[in-house]
Amino acid sequence: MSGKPSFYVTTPIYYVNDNPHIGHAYTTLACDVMARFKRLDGFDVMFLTGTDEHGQKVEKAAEAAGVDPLSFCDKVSENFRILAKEWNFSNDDFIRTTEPRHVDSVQALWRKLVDSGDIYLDHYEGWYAVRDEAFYAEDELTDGPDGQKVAPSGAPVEWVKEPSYFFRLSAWQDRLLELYKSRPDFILPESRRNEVTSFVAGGLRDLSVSRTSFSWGIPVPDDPDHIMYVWIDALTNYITAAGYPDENGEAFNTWWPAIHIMGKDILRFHAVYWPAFLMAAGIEVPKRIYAHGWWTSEGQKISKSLGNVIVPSEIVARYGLDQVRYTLMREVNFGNDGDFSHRGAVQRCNHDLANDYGNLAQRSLSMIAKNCEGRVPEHGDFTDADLALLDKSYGLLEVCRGHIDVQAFHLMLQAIWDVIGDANRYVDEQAPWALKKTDPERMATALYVLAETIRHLALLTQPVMPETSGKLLDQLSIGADARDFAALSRDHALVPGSELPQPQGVFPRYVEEEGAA
Ligand code: ME8
Repeated sequence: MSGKPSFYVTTPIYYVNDNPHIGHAYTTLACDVMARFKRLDGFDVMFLTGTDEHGQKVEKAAEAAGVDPLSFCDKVSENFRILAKEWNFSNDDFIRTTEPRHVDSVQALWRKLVDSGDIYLDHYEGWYAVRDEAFYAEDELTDGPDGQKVAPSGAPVEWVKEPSYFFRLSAWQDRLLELYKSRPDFILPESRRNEVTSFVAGGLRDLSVSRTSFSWGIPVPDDPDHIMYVWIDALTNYITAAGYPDENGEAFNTWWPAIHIMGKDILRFHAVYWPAFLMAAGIEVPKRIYAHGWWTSEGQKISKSLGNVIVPSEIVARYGLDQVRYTLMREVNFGNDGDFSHRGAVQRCNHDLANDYGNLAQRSLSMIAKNCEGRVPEHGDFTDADLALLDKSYGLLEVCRGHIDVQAFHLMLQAIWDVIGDANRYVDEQAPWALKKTDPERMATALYVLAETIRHLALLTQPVMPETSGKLLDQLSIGADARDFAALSRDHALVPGSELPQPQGVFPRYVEEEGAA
């Protein structure tokens, strides 16, 4: 092993009955930012994403498409791989629940739960929603428009009676409450933690964990009439990719436990069922369950029927990849719901990126190119103003670390933009263009301070905007070996006299098309 600390982060595995949209891209982006930050900060990282391919919904979607379920999954799963490429996601693995490694892993976990007495055979009657792959209690249902009963999600339910295996969830109530209490940051944000705690405190019923009514799923060991409930199958992907069932293997010891990031829609599965399955199987629970909020589009719920689905490749083509990555991470406080609007995106592209960050870099580097022979300027003694800006830059990593460790991506970016704001004010106050004639040495010092500040900014924006930050680092002649966060200190400061290439703007302004809104 490398001797570095390890870090494991996961996205949900996405259903293959839908094409990727902005919601999927968002969750994976958040994980990508975490993964890139941790790699740059000296960790060995595993970043996992993938697709959830079993269940009745997929069986029905494949049937409707007139193909066998696996060919259907092959095709849609590929769209999520394409998304990862288009969005520059740095996932280390892509898991599909139809892979043999996963079938082995889920069956091993099932056997463990049978051996521990946490899975037993009985039969089930109840209201079942195919769309949600979940059972509902009578008092949770309402009457739908056509008189049919519907679940709280709006999905139609049908009465189902079949033999079923059960997971003894009721037995885990106290230990779950104890877990939430003893580890206050196990579920974040805090409002979600309170929600889950009151749900569990309200009492837990045993969970039906097998089906006999369809066949597209992982068979129950020694009872192949039963197919495993999709959520046991799906959640287990997180340990499969870490090498389970080889629990004593090097991979499992290195990676598990993970940080799981997902939307608030599937928090209950991750924060209640999953830790209960793991505790029952004697496996360590995850490090953190973080549930983020929901995106709407121009103020409206995103839905196929409204025709307002935001296609990831389309917004990238329109605004640029790093611009979209930045907008999504900055526009909404991570954890809250948010709205994606054209106006908001243009504002981020033109104000934050082109004006604030882009102009700072462009005007500083152009002055250096013109007035310092295209080399890192020689600096004299630093003034208080110089030191104030440099010290803030040197302190920025620690501030960012604090935010990233609680998934506060928006606060990390705010802290970086705070320094960008200071640096822009510094340029105006120092007015290096005026110093050229009156005090060229002082001009060189101010430009040095700016270049060194930009070096810090470009290193720290890499997780969110890898490509454009890389271009800025190229313009400062920073080699590949000096781009991780170990270089964020005085010891690695720019060396005066080093040659710099001709600067180029990296954040173009978004110009409204003729006739567009
Ligand atoms: O639930 N805003 O898969 P899924 C923000 N297979 N995020 C959104 C979103 C929106 N409007 N719409 C979707 C499943 N998401 C299961 C998961 S995990 C063991 C099994 C994101 O394809 C968000 O992360 O329905 C949400 O949790 C996920 O997509 C649901 O993806």
